[in-house]
Order: sequence, then C-alpha cells, then structure tokens
Amino acid sequence: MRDIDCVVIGYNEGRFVDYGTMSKRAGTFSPEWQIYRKEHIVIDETPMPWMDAFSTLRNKAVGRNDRYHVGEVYNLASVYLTSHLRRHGIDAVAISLFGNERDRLRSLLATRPKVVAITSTFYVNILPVLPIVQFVREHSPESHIVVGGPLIDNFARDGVSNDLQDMLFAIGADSYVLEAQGEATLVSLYQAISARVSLANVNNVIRCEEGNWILSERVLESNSLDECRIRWADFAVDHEIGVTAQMRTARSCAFKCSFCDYPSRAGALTVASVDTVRQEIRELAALGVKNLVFVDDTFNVPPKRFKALCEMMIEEDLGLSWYSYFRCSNAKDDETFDVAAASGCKGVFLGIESADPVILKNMNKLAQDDQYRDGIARLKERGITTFASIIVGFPGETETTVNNTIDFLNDTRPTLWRAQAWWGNPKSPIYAKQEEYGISGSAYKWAHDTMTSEEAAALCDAMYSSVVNSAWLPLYDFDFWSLPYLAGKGLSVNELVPLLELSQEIMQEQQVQREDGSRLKILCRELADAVAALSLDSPRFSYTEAALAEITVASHPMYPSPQDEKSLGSKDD
Ligand code: B12
Ligand code: SF4
Repeated sequence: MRDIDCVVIGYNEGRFVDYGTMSKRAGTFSPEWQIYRKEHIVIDETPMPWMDAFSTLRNKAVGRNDRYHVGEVYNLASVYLTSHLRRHGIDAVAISLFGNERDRLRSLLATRPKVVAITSTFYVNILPVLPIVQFVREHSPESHIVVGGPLIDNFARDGVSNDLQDMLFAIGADSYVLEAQGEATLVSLYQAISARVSLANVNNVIRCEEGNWILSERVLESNSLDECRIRWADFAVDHEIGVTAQMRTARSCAFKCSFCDYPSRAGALTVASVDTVRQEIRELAALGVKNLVFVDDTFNVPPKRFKALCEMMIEEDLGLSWYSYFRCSNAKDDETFDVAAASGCKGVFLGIESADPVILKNMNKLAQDDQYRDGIARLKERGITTFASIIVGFPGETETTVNNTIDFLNDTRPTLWRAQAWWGNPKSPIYAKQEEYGISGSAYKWAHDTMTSEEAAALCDAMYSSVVNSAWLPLYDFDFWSLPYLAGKGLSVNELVPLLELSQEIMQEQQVQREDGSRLKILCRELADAVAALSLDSPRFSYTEAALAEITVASHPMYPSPQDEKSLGSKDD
C-alpha cells in the first residue's frame, strides 16, 4: 500500500451494552429507558438494536456471518473532509464505520499517516471517540490525532473551561478543531504538522502547551459549497461507495424552531448551485449509486431551488431514487409534489413534531396541522413513503395536546412514525423563555409548568399502543436513513413495514414480561420466518470477532431478568 498522508475516520457506533446501561441508570421512568425499551429485540437472550437482530435472524437462516448496518452508507463527514484534503494535494483516505473496518484501518495506519482526523457528528458524549484514539495510538503512535466536529463544537463553544480541559485530556487526542465547518482548518493543521511547525498559528485549533489546552485565534470558516463539493470520481479507488450514498446540498437552515440550536451553530443558510449538485449526482451514478440521501435539514426550501433541483434530476435521468427531509408547510402547489415524484423521490422525513396548534406555535414551527394533513395525502398519492417524527412534552404539552397528535397520526396514516420525549437543549431558543414556561432541568431530565420528562416518557409508551395506522420506526442505528440503505439491499418499504409491525409487537411483549412467554416465542418465530423468506443482497460488512464482542454480548449485563424488571417497577407490571 502507498504511504497515506491522512486518514479520516467516520462513525463509531459505540457499544449497545453501554447504551443500555446508561439508559437503565437514568431510571425506570426516564425517557432514556423508555426509548431503549422500544428499540431493541432480544435474540438468544441478547438485546440487540433492530438491524443487528435482523442480521442475526438472517444469518441463522442463510448460514452466513453478514452484518447489515446503516454505517455501510459511507459516512458523509469523512468523505467531505477527505475530498477537501485531496483537493489540496494531501493523500487522504476515509474510513466509514470504525467497528467494522478495523482491519482496513490497521493497514492504513501501517503506512504511518502524519495525521489521523476523527469526526464526531453523531456523538453526544466522548465514549465512542476513546476506542478510536486508543486504536490509532496502538497502531501508529507517531500519527498526530485530531478530533473535530459537532462534539467539540458543542462542548467548547463557550471557550476552554476547566471541565473541558479534563475532557480533552480524557479523550487523549493531540489537538482538537473548534469550528462548525472545519475543512480549511484541517488542511492548515495538516500543513503545519507536515512542516513540523507549531499549531499556535493555525486558527480554530485547541492544542496542549505545558499541560494546558489553549485555543488559537477563532476565525469562522465560510467555505463555498460549490468549491468544497465532494469530487466523487476521486473515490472510485480506495473506497467502496456502494449503491446508496448521502449528499449535502445546503448548510444550516432558514428556520428557527425553538427546540433547536442548529442554525445558531451552523450560521446562515448556504446552498450549493444546481450545477454542483448535477456534477455530484453524475459522478455518483457513474460509481454505481442508485439511492441518494440528501441530508440537508430543509431540502425543499427555498421552494424555487427545490423545483430546479428536481427538474435537473428529471433532465439527467440517471435512474436515481432519493430521500430527504421535507417541510410540508413549504410545499404549497401540486407541481412541487409532481416534480419530486418524477425526479425519483421515494421517501421523506417529516419533522412534524406535534399536530397541536398551540405546541406548534410554542415550537415556532411556522406550520399548521392542515398543511401537514394535505402534504401527507399528496405524498402518499404519489407513492412516496412518509415518516412522521414527533416530540412529546415540549413546553405547553398536556395529555390533551398529545391526544391531538395521536388523532392526527391515526387520520393521516403516515407510513412510519416515531415519538420521543423532548430533549431540553439549554442552548436552544426556548430556554430564553424559561420563566414563561417554568422550565427547570435539561436534556432528558426536565419539568415545566405542564409536564415532566417522566410523564412525557409514559405518554410516548402510551402512544406506542394507540397509534394504529402507521408502523413504529426504531431509532438506534436505524432511523429513516436506513430505508434507502435497505432499499439498496433489495428490501422494499412494503417488505420492511410488516417486519417493523411484528417487531413493534415483540418489543411490547418483551416489556410486559409475562410468566408464560409463548406469545413472544410465536412472534419471534414469525419474524425469523419473514426475515428468512426475503431475497436480499449481501452487506459489505460481516461480524468480526471484535464487532461481535461489542454488540452481541452473550449474557448481556444490561437486560433485566423478569425479577429485575419487577424491582425496577415497570409500569406494565
Ligand atoms: C444521516 C444521519 C444519521 C444516520 C447516519 C447514517 C450514516 N451512514 O452515516 C444515523 C441513523 C446512524 C444517525 C444516528 C444518530 N444521529 Co444522526 N443524523 C444524520 C444527519 C441527517 C446527517 C449527518 C451528516 O452526514 N451531515 C453532513 C456532514 C457533512 O456534516 P457534519 O457531520 O457536521 O461534518 C462537517 C463538520 O461538522 C466537520 N467535521 C465533522 N467532524 C470533523 C472532524 C474534524 C477533525 C474536522 C476538522 C471537522 C469535522 O466537517 C464536515 C464538513 O463541514 C444529521 C442531521 C443533519 N442534517 O446534518 C443527524 C444528526 C447528526 N444526528 C444526530 C443524532 C443526535 C443522532 C443520534 C444520537 C440519534 C439519537 N437521538 O439517539 C444517532 C446516533 C446514535 C445511534 N447509535 O443511532 C444529531 C447530532 C446532534 C449532535 N451531535 O449535536 C443530528 C445533527 C440531528 C439532529 N438535529 O438532532 N444519524
Ligand atoms: S429543527 Fe427547525 S431550526 Fe432546526 S434544523 Fe430543522 S428546520 Fe431548522
């Protein structure tokens, strides 16, 4: 293998066991525990996230060791940064899923890359970063390890506090990038390391001097999405992009939902030109991509640009199917829905959040219940899969407002849905109205004038049984973004929905923990038979010993026995 200058590492899923333990520790009635209980299936006494349960059942039927995982869809941040480094003459390679690509990473590290960059898009704590740092240290001690992305941006936004000093030491990297974008900083950092000069003059970098983490000058990046576009053609060698790929055509968002701090972190809405998107999709199609995921937060806003993008895709006629977030309130005419369908739209993520007008107003959603009703109907008429994501317990929420959302879901029948307790983000705009709503606490431990986080968790559980015309979509390593991945493996939504409905019954039954487990056994058998009967393409990953040890621990310390469950005081007892 040639000498690599820089390796960029994408996603590390973390250990499901740890996730379960943390959820359990949060308490019996906590949102964490409620969420965990509704996103795992127990196979051979081991609780697994949905996709691992699916893979395990499939393997039993076909005698293979395959691992289906959404992380097979190339991690976008790693590709983005790699493409940018390559544009600057730096030979970089991207790793998508750390847990399943250790062997590939080991051979890349054997070439002693000068820099190893670790992304942190999906992390809300430092745990998933630790094994990566350890692995890199072990296999290439001389490489400079830099961690950047949302984890660092979230924790260090207000400066390098004492707590943060400890956290940075605990992670154990050589430097950190504090910048919402970071492409330009990473190039400058690489150049400084390569030239063996101090990082003191590289903007946006936290470096350690005499036992102290120090931030260099902060200069916000404003990279053009056209100039920084991914040159997918460069990924024909060294990377297996596969048949499903993600793309970003815009940065940030033009809205200000009061539960979200993303626009304040990401700056003004910036979009790529239609021609840039055209170029990217041509290159992706040439690599064999069939399913595209646009990760933009508001892909159909502004509406004129959305129509232009759809028309471009119709013109290109590359046979691509695509999936994205979609705002019904900004899709007012039939033409929008027609061009979306004609250009290959197969599924949309609808951030409905609530169907109650008061809650929508409190959320500053700028959307009305009738716009959602109308939008879902028009999408369904055109055969587009709809996924409704719901937040329960936002300030102002009561049992009555939740019931309005339940009625809405039962009336509109989106293909898939999921409800989760509100996650109180103290940096989001609603916290400026803390007194008005009587908000105390944050994250998944909060109370306000009309609800507590525990009541919200209980209502989510209740919704699980009362929403009857739509299938529950698990979150952990799954989410809406698994639909295009599974479609790429030959699993259509029509085949997936009955599997999810069965899984929903299984999760419900697991939670009840009856003395006589016969119904659970029957349901599990049905699921196993249904998974065995599918005709599927094989995934890129298989269960390595290391991956197995982390994911499918035989006697899971986390999963409570029926006795445990009683002592936990399950509400379903
Ligand atoms: C696709 C997606 C997923 C998919 C990923 C599938 C896949 N194959 O990659 C899956 C389903 C796995 C997923 C899961 C989760 N996700 Co998600 N996901 C997204 C989504 C839609 C796109 C992410 C993306 O690729 N962005 C585009 C890339 C290019 O941007 P980026 O990652 O920020 O990277 C840029 C910079 O940050 C920077 N950068 C990043 N890392 C580094 C490192 C260095 C060194 C440098 C210099 C720069 C740098 O460079 C990039 C270019 O500018 C985002 C929402 C969104 N629209 O962004 C949510 C999002 C990232 N997810 C989020 C969350 C919370 C989760 C979950 C934790 C869900 C949950 N609530 O439990 C889980 C993860 C845990 C789990 N086990 O499931 C949050 C992140 C919150 C945070 N970190 O502050 C987001 C923002 C959604 C939201 N608004 O809540 N997700
Ligand atoms: S939740 Fe609202 S503010 Fe946040 S990214 Fe989505 S549309 Fe924008």
